[in-house]
Formats: sequence, structure tokens, C-alpha cells
Amino acid sequence: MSQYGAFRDALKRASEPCAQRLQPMSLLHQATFFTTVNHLRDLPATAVPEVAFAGRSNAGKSSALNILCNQKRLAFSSKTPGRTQHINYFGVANKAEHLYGYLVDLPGYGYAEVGGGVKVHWQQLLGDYLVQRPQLRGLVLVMDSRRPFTDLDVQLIEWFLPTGRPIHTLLTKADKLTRQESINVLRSAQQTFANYPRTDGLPPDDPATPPQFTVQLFSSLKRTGVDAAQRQLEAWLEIPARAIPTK
Ligand SMILES: Nc1nc2c(ncn2[C@@H]2O[C@H](COP(=O)(O)OP(=O)(O)OP(=O)(O)O)[C@@H](O)[C@H]2O)c(=O)[nH]1
Ligand SMILES: [Mg+2]
Repeated sequence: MSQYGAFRDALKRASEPCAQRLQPMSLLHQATFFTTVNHLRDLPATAVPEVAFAGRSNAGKSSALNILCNQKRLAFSSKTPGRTQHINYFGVANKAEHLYGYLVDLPGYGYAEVGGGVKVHWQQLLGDYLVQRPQLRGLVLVMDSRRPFTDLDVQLIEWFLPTGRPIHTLLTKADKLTRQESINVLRSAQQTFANYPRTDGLPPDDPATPPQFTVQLFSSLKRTGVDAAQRQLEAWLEIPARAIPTK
């Protein structure tokens, strides 16, 4: 671009109304810990939207939350499976303290070492939360891209389907796959979801209807897929649109 062209573009940008000069940074970066819940009766009595992260123990839920919120230790991530044993709430608000909603880190399932009583308690807590929480706008299903759709993942999907709410799947630890393996696992996951019927009452064959099930590759280590996942969360929490980042 000529010097004059760059100058003219800068002038044009400066004369745009503020609302059009959107921030590329996600409001999710401002997320803060809100509360930990150990019993359904203690769930916050708020009406704001919630987005829950569910998946097998060790799949990378807490790590994904930390990366999406650009914070090192917002949610506890650990090499020890079964680390998140309660429901943890993180609030997303703007500078004017308008609360858009909560991100909810759920206890992982399928961790064999946890003793009977405790396991039953948190699997029940998880299931009841997912099916009974009217504020829940969508589910982020976190699956290790090397082992997606284990029996418990499928059980969770089938259990959640009758709620009619959308599922966005993160195929995590994509840094451990080759490029070809990533392509294959993404395609195969999309095909698996295409076999599920729509349950949200929207017309299945209308191109204008947004899909109920979406899938993407993700790596907390390499920060792959962060922008796409943030945009899905922002849409569910009804956070105003922001600019497409310039590379
Ligand atoms: N290579 C790689 N490792 C990851 C990634 N995401 C998470 N991990 C590792 O996987 C382990 C489990 O991550 P967590 O985020 O604690 O998993 P979780 O799903 O919250 O586990 P629970 O709380 O037990 O349900 C940790 O050792 C992380 O460092 C990733 O994208 N790439
Ligand atoms: Mg965790």
C-alpha cells in the first residue's frame, strides 16, 4: 500500500464511531473465580447464562478454561486425574461490572481410582446439573483428540441431547497429533455428530439454521483453536461482537 493509502485508511478508521472500532481482545480474559459448589442446592440463584465444560477426567477441561481466559491458574489443572471434584464457577463481566454469565468447570468423569461413594456423588452432581439447569446455554464437551467418544462421552451426549441445547466439542491435546491425524479425527468427529438428530426444534435442513453440534481441534499447549472457542463462548454468553484479530 502507498504511503498515501495507509494515511487515508488511518484517517478513515479514526473517523469511525467507537462502536465500530471493536476490541480484538476477548472479554473472557476478565473472568474471575466466583464460587465452588458441592451440592445442587448450593448452585447460585442467578438467572444469567452459563456455559459448562464437561469431559473425562484429565481430558484438559481446566487447562482449556485457563487458556481461553488467558490466565495461568484460574481453574486448577493437574497431572493427577480427578483434580476437579466440585463444580467451579467463573464470572465474566465487563469493566462496568455488567455480568454476562458464568463459565462452569465440572468434575471429570471416568476416573477409576476414585472410591465408590465419592464417585457416585460427583457423577450424580454432574448429571443433575447438566440436565436440570435452565440457565445452561450450551455444553463444551472436552475430549482428548487421541481417544474421543469413549463410552462415557457417548453416554453424556445422549443424556444431554433431550435438553435441546447445543454442544461445542474441543478435541484437545491436538499438539500430540500429526497434521493428517488431526484432519482425520476432526472429520470423523463431525461425522459422528452428523448422525445425531437435532433436538432443538429448529429445521434440520435449512442452511440458515446454525448447527446444534460443532467440533474443533484445540491445544492448550500450542494455543490452537483459542479464537474459535472463545467466539462460541461469547455467542452463548451474549457478549457483544469484537473485531477479527489481525495476525
Ligand atoms: N500436550 C498437552 N497437554 C495438555 C493439554 N491440555 C491439558 N494437558 C495436560 O493434561 C493434564 C490434565 O489437564 P487438566 O486440564 O487438569 O484436565 P481436566 O480435564 O481438568 O482433569 P480433571 O480435573 O481431572 O477432570 C495436565 O497434565 C495438562 O497439562 C494440551 O492441549 N496439550
Ligand atoms: Mg479439571
